[in-house]
Amino acid sequence: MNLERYLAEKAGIVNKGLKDLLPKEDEYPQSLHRAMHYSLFAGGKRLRPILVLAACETAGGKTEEAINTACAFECIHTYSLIHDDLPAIDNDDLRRGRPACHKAWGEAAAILAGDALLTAAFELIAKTPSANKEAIIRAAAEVARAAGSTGMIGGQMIDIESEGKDIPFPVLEYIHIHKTGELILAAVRCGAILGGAKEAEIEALDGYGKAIGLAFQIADDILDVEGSTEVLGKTAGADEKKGKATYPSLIGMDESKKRAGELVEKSIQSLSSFDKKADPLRAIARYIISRRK
Ligand code: GRG
Repeated sequence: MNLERYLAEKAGIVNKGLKDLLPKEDEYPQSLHRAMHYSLFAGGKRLRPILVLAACETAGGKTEEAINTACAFECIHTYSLIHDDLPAIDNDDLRRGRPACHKAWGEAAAILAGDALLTAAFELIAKTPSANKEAIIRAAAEVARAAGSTGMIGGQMIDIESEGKDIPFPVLEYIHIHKTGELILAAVRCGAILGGAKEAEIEALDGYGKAIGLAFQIADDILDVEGSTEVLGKTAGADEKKGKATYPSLIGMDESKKRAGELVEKSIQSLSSFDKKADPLRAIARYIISRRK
């Protein structure tokens, strides 16, 4: 399969969904909606929503049943980036190749744009055009848990508290799995649930999602060292500057690359019971550690 074409096609579907489903940029209050649009349409890879659509397809489901939730994941992801860049959190001025939301629109608008995107996510899921109401409720609960205090926010809290400290490896792993991995895992699980997957299929996809979720953050750590600000669209070398523990800083660059590669292999093995419908998921797993941004 041609992954580049697949990613471009799905990103197009997601972008159209976001435009159709969310309030327009010029809708009142414009100061809020333009800040939301500014960050949403700043050129993100759309990885999480694409995973929702790909997992749904793998389970034999239709895009129409998963697109609202796919867009919800992008809303939550974008909110997390906006809030992460705020002075009180990571204090970063550059995101997705342009000034961070608070730099462009001010701190108050950035906080509120993040809040509104998080809230919009659950409205989108609730409005999923599908007869399978049980799947919609289950997806909403999965998203809430993954984004909440025992998921992404929990990981972010420990990340902040660990800055400038020598943390043991299990704490680093907790941060990576929660801050980044949980949302990626939930994207895969929700796609499968909305696509009507059987429990055994959801379990297999769970193994895939866990492995790529951690691999994604290890790759992010590696890119922070080896990538450039220009290509990444965010400040390269920021982890070291902020005294953040990372895979390369704790176990070395070679070992980090080895572990990321092993996780990708493990994720692909988890898909062994699926036919070629899972080829996009297999290709996305490889892309996660070969990407340059
Ligand atoms: C809610 C404040 C708050 C934080 C939650 C997700 C997160 C924790 C913070 C965002 C910053 C960060 C470094 C997160 C790790 C996940 C990650 C590598 C995000 C970047 O994701 P990409 O590469 O970005 O998919 P694009 O721009 O392509 O969507």
